[in-house]
Amino acid sequence: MTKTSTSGLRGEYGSAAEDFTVSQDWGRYSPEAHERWRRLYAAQGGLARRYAASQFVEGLERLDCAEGIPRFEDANRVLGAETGWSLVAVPGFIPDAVFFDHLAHRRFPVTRWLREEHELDYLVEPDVFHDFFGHVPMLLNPSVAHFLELYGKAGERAMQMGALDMLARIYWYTVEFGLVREDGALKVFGAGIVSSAGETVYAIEDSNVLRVPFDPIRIMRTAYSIDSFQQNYFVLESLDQLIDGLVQLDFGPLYERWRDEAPLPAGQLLPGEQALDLSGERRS
Ligand code: HBI
Ligand code: FE
Repeated sequence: MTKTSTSGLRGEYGSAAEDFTVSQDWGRYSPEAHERWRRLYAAQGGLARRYAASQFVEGLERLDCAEGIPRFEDANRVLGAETGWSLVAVPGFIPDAVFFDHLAHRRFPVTRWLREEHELDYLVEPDVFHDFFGHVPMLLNPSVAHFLELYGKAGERAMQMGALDMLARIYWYTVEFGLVREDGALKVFGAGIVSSAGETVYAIEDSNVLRVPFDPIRIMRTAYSIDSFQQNYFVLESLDQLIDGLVQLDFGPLYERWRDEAPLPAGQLLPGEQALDLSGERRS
């Protein structure tokens, strides 16, 4: 075995199928990689119990993956029985159209390699910890499972209409960086937050960052940062709002109306908009 195989064949696209899937090759993870996963899990799992939505915490427990990098086939038994989703292993970031097609068919692409020791806290691309720990627990929730399928199905039209940025912002501000109110408290459920120690605490406790109620049209018009903590978060009243708020939208006219305008800068309150306080209540 070569040195590069220890964390699971990072970025090796050569062996990928046409749909960019590969085999997980679970046996190729080194003991060090499993140990690194255990440490990441211990740190983020602890934070999640305090800061994450109950649906995330419950989903995570059902996946039973504290002890090492999980086998995707084990998770697929749980997912298949619950929401009909399955995981497919991929070498890393894949083309938009391919990503959408997997989601439209309830297949979630999970990157197979694990971040190295020097990048434990911060990574610009998805790895197996982000994709599995961050995303898979929420795939056990029926609302999120349905929402992700609809997102996949919406991809083609958004691309044809030159409005992919608008659609992608919905994913970004919910699936990746969404907050939800639960029993009068703010909780995180976005994978980009729950897989980051710093941002989990920041998203919930920082009193300066902007939090506003979930609003899909506002979201489609709002820029985001890919290389720093978010400057604003959108807060759902419940995960059902993902579906309720989106199925009634007619995306075509919205794309036409907004796609050629510059996005709203992140972190700015619009006229007439009210920020939420640290318990998710409207500030008076
Ligand atoms: N590929 N592996 C992977 N993971 C993603 O989150 C991902 C991707 N390809 C495209 C993509 N995301 C986004 O640009 C789309 O949601 C628009
Ligand atoms: Fe992600």
